[in-house]
Amino acid sequence: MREKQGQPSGERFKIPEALIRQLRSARHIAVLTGAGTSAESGVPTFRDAQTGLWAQYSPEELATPEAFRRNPRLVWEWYQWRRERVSQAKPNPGHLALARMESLVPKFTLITQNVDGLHHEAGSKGVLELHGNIRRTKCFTENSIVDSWRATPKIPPRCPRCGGLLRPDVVWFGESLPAEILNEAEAAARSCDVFLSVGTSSVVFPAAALPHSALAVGATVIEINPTPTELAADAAWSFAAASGEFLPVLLSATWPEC
Ligand code: BV8
Repeated sequence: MREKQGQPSGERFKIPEALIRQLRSARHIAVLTGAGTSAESGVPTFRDAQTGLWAQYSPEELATPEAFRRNPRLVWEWYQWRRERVSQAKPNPGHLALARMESLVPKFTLITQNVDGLHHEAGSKGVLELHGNIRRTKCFTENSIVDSWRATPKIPPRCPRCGGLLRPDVVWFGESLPAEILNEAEAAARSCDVFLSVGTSSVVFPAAALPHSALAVGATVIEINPTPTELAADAAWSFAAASGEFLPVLLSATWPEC
């Protein structure tokens, strides 16, 4: 019988005893996070309405190699605007709770679709960044990381090695995810006892397939999202809650001794 946790109860959130038992006895917990986990850090989610100059564009139409080829300056400047917002963001209690959980479980795999680096900043180790990291830059021609480049009036800046255009080291729509990282994420989904899907609309593949890989091997899948997604129907529990509020409560209810 799938127990569904609807709106949080009076004492903020009531964590089911059965869930606490599952988490405490889990050998391996895997977590997939999406943009929603950074919302409380002030980083707009991927499907939040864009603001200002960017309101006229949808992320899907900017986050592609075609968009970059068509208008490299526009795409570079969009990422500069996002980098600026990310640089001012701090990990929120949800990031910190996941970093703490890692040390309380025999095996813990944190898989993120986010490119903001906030899990790393919160202290999580070995984060699997499926979609890259906006803080890193690479050469569009060589597809290799560039740590520094000469400032010139040219936008985007040019690769110091080959003169090619520089771009953010993120995975655009239509680009393949880093194979090693994706394989490690898939292996974690297939070997975990509990899979938490946190703050993702579950619409971007192949990341969105991961919770279903966990379900396929009988893992307990839990969704944490103020707006339940199609995954909620298959999840053992679906908590309509903000991750920055819910995860600290889940952590202290499950491991009160810590
Ligand atoms: C690929 C980096 C091979 C760039 C991003 C099937 C298999 C394989 C591919 C596909 C497929 N079907 C379609 C495709 C193509 C495509 C795709 O999935 N398209 C979608 C739109 C249908 N996938 C790809 O192109 C991938 N490449 O597979 O290569 C290939 C190539 C071509 C054709 C076939 C195969 C590459 C995908 C990666 C794209 N890059 N980011 C950048 O950031 O600029 S994706 C982008 O979306 C972000 O990484 C983001 O994290 C991710 C997913 O979105 P979410 O994280 O879920 O964010 P979103 O805003 O949608 O939702 C936020 C959620 O949070 C909401 O539900 C909200 O309710 C909730 N929330 C809000 N506040 C809170 C909260 N939750 C908790 N707490 C809160 N406080």
